[in-house]
Amino acid sequence: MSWLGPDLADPALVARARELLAAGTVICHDDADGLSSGAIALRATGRGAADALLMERGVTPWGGDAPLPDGPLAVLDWGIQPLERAAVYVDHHALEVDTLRDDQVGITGAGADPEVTTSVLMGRLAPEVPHWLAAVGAVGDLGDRGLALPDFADGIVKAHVRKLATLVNSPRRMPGGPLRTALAILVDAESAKAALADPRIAELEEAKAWWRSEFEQVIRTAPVFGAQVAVLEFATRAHVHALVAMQWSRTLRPRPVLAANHGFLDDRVNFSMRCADPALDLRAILKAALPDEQGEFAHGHPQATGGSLDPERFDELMTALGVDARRPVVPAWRHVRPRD
Ligand SMILES: [Mn+2]
Repeated sequence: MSWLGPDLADPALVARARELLAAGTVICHDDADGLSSGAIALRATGRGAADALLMERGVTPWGGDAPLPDGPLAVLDWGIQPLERAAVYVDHHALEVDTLRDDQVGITGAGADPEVTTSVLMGRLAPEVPHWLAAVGAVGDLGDRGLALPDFADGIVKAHVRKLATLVNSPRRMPGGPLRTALAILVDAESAKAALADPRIAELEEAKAWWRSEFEQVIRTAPVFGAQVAVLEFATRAHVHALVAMQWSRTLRPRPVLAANHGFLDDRVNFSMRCADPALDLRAILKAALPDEQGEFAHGHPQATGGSLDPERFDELMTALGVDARRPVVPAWRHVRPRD
């Protein structure tokens, strides 16, 4: 009895979740949904942006070597995986654990109709915090569908929230980007309009200009077609593989698209998969291709997943997906453009 659905129907569990939120170190994911969720948690518990734990690129809260402080945790928008300590989880990705410990509460929006984000769940858990914050995460993950949720029926200036979501999503796309600044702007501002007027927004504008220029380069990559998927491979330090997969999956719909970035982390291939076909489960395609692969692989949503593999393992994935023979002989991804 430690699970709460998106309607937060059990007052005793809500109270327990609020206690854990107040006692726990806030660990939020680094996209607009994660950062706005973190800002809601910090504001609801009277803390500032400096009090949150933000993970460096390539690091997650999971696994024995995760750099976690002692004490309870509030894990927001990171998915839900086992932790050996008191915790509140708030998340909307597909559920991969059945049971939690007695000292844990999981708030999940998995499978909710209409779809919700972590920030929407956080807004419902902490309704005293201004609801434009939840809207930033909703539009960040869901686009305008997020703004159509009943949570935002009044008082949201959509243009401000859209613009802010793009800016708040920018620091994570740049190595060493200004994540803490983005979180601080969200924690401090009284409205989305005030956030956009914060002088620190210039740091986010700069991050956005940098990743946009990288995106404009790699979006021109030519796809290679396998039987089940189209694959694009490129190398950039920018975190744009999900955007590339999304844009190409619209162009090639309903065919699934896998966008692989050989430059995001040293000695890793980070990739995103997207498709416009609601009948396909991309996670199943990946798991069938590499059945014994553990770790950061095939999590997320049926039509939005991905992973991080070492290059040899990624080559095995390409072989299993039947695109190996058609990949370029001289890999373009040997040449990562430096950041500036
Ligand atoms: Mn999210």
